[in-house]
Amino acid sequence: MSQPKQPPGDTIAALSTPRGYSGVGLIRMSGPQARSILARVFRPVSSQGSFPDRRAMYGRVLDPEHDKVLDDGLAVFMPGPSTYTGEDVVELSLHGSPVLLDMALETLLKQGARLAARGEFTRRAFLAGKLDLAQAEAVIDLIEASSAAGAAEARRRLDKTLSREIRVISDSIKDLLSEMEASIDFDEEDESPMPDPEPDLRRIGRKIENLRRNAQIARIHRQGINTVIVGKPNVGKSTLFNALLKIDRAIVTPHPGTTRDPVEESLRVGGSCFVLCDTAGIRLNPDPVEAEGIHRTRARISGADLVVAMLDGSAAFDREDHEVLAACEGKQTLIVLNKADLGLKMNPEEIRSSRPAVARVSISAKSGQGMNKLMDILRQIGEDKTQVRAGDHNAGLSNRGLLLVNAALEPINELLGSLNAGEKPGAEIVSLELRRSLESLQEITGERVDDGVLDRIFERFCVGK
Ligand SMILES: Nc1nc2c(ncn2[C@@H]2O[C@H](COP(=O)(O)OP(=O)(O)OP(=O)(O)O)[C@@H](O)[C@H]2O)c(=O)[nH]1
Ligand SMILES: [Mg+2]
Repeated sequence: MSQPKQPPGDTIAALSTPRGYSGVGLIRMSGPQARSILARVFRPVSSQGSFPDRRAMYGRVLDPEHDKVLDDGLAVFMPGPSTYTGEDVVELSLHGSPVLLDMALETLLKQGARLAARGEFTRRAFLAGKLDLAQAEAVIDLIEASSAAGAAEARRRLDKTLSREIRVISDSIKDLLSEMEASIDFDEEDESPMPDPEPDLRRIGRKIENLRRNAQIARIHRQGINTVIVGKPNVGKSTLFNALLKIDRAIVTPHPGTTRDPVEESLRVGGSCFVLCDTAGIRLNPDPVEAEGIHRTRARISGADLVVAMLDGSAAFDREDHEVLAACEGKQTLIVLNKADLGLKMNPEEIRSSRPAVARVSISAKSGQGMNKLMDILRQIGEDKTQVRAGDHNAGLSNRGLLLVNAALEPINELLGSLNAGEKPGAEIVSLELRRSLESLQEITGERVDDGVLDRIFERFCVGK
């Protein structure tokens, strides 16, 4: 773990638009030699020698070694530090011919630039303090967004709001930490007792919890609500999956154990997107193939935002149904009694899951009975899960950020748990836990980060960004 390093001193260049036939192709160059290389390869048509900053100049791109004109187009020179990377930056807009752009890029490389690695422009921006790591991740999430909601969420993260929020929390932790560390230095006979950390810990915990909530909402905006349909074999999970999607996607047969691998599709309900997953039935004493299917079902449950626990309402509640509900423990669970067309033998209200179910509904996935009510419930769940509380900043986090927020919250909750249990953790323990929390928060913004993490983050970028 180290502080970010200063930017390296060489000049990088890359094609910033996708490689292919297009109207215009953009080559970007950043570094101390950007201006001098531009002067050698670009001849403005209208100006004699001088090249104004931040103005698009029309001119010719030359191969200076052979004094050959490669293309004509626009060049912009932007002096650092007020640029994306903080360095001198050049942008060349040329005709979008892959052959021609390759030749132009080659010329820049011959003149002293180096081909940029993936995400190297943004990595330089991060190293120069132009953006923090949370913002750099927002850049890639924005480029990769597959929906309008995902793009809007990533765009919001590009603002500094989130980083400021994290800094405020980090500062509160640092203040408490210094109080705790000061009290470690007092010996036992000293008059000053250790200050009570509880009120500050609660405040800090609430703020991190709020970050986490927003990060989860943001993830749902990006990826949809992970929804897993579970139940014992043959209750009608695949029938419901197909009925919700209105397509014949999963195989349905009267034989228990039909579905083996999880099957996934997206479903829009109101303004929300559910990523629906049909799974292998959970049963007691499975054969080896079923056992692997059930293992996969359980893995899906652990990553779910919502579990639809399906029971065959036309039969009596049995041990396998009990096993299904036990597997949903700790998850928001919607209980669906299926096969209502055959007459209900179960009373929905009597079915207890370890956590109160969000709702119980009886349906017939086959005849369509009760499906409108189920859709209404899903719509409501979708709204609840994506609602931003009034006054919240509504900036989320990347998936990495979400893991780190969880890691930051854990030590605070552990301390609060001990205090609630009437224990009095000493100043050393409190300091240790506060440090753990602080380090996770600092990793989100990249105040502390190692090169391996940076490599992994920037590998997701394309060359030229
Ligand atoms: N009467 C009635 N039959 C249904 C209903 N839903 C499903 N079935 C029937 O129940 C049988 C099993 O349905 P599936 O959807 O394959 O059940 P599953 O839960 O996916 O089963 P596995 O994949 O084996 O775990 C099929 O014969 C369906 O036609 C329903 O609402 N009413
Ligand atoms: Mg099935």
